[in-house]
Amino acid sequence: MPEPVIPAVGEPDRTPSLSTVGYGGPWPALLDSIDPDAAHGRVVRADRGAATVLTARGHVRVTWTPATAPPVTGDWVVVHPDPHAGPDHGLLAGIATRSTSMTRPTTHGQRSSNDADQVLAANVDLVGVVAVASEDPNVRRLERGVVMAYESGAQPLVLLTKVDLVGRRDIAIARAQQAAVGVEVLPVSPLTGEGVDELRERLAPDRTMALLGASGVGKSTLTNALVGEDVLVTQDVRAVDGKGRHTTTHRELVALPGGGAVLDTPGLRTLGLGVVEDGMAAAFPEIEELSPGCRFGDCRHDAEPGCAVLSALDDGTLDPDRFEGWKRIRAASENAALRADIAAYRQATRSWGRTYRDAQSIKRR
Ligand SMILES: Nc1nc2c(ncn2[C@@H]2O[C@H](COP(=O)(O)OP(=O)(O)OP(=O)(O)O)[C@@H](O)[C@H]2O)c(=O)[nH]1
Ligand SMILES: [Mg+2]
Ligand SMILES: [Zn+2]
Repeated sequence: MPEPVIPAVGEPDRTPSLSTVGYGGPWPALLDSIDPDAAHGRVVRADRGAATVLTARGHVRVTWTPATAPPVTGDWVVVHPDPHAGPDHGLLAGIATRSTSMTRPTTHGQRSSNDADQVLAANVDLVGVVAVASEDPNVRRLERGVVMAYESGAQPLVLLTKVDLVGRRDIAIARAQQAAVGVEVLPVSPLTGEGVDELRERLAPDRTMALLGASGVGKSTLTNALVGEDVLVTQDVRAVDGKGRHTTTHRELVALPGGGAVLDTPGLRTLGLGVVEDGMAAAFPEIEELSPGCRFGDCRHDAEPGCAVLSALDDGTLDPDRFEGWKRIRAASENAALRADIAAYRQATRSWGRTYRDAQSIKRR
């Protein structure tokens, strides 16, 4: 099991306070209601079988029984001392209900809210959808990032990195803004320092931001810039191309000296979406606003008569590329729902088959 890169108990100068990472609001009472005698803490790193938890007394390495659903990075938890281990070890006593959870579909495409392994991060306020500033950005990927952020319950924010390298930054910002209607687009460059203070201001004193984006876009470099110190390993500048390289290999919650926290993540090669509902409506507000004008309440905006979305396309008030993006996400979501249905059906027939066999064996007795 990899050891946490976070300083252990006994390095008080570097141990952030719990309030920095968002302790306050409903959390103290919620955690007390789970277990009034346990210490409160937040998971800053989750590994298979153990997690590093920041408590009022410092970082504690926490384990749990196999029957317990594992915590994820960002979870608020209650912890008991581990009588068989040292003071910097603990036992998980419970996990607070998540205010937001960023999920990834399982291999079956099932909606993953019940599957703890598929939750990427919990209790995040802001999701930074990170992409390299470009005059020709991957619009479909940006759209999926924004949908995923909204679907988690968090607020999205598009972060355009390496803005020092782009030719026409005005075009890069405008293209990203087209793909993220109603979402703030912030150009950043840890190299020149651009955007870093602005981002810090959005996080202080106690907000948590998760970074979502492909490998090599500069998530860890940005996190280091926000901290003001190289606390995370970043990709070697001499690397010719970033293909197949993932510098960050685990999710880690990093506290900022001025308050707030950043959850750095390994780059996701694809931003696979599961079943999305609210996230899609929030990411495509202009299409959502048109729908009530359709003649049929269940209009799919395919070829129905009296469709307000199709007539907005006709008269040019709706951007056809936005409609294309919306249709693709709807198709992906419907596919995921179908796969989930098939998986549920298989599960049901399998257990029915068992019941049938059990009945047969009883009859034969
Ligand atoms: N010119 C320039 N280079 C940058 C900037 N931000 C990051 N880089 C470089 O981009 C490379 C990748 O940065 P990382 O921070 O490791 O990327 P990452 O998103 O964390 O990658 P993974 O951990 O693999 O997901 C590094 O060589 C950085 O120095 C920037 O604003 N400008
Ligand atoms: Mg990284
Ligand atoms: Zn319609």
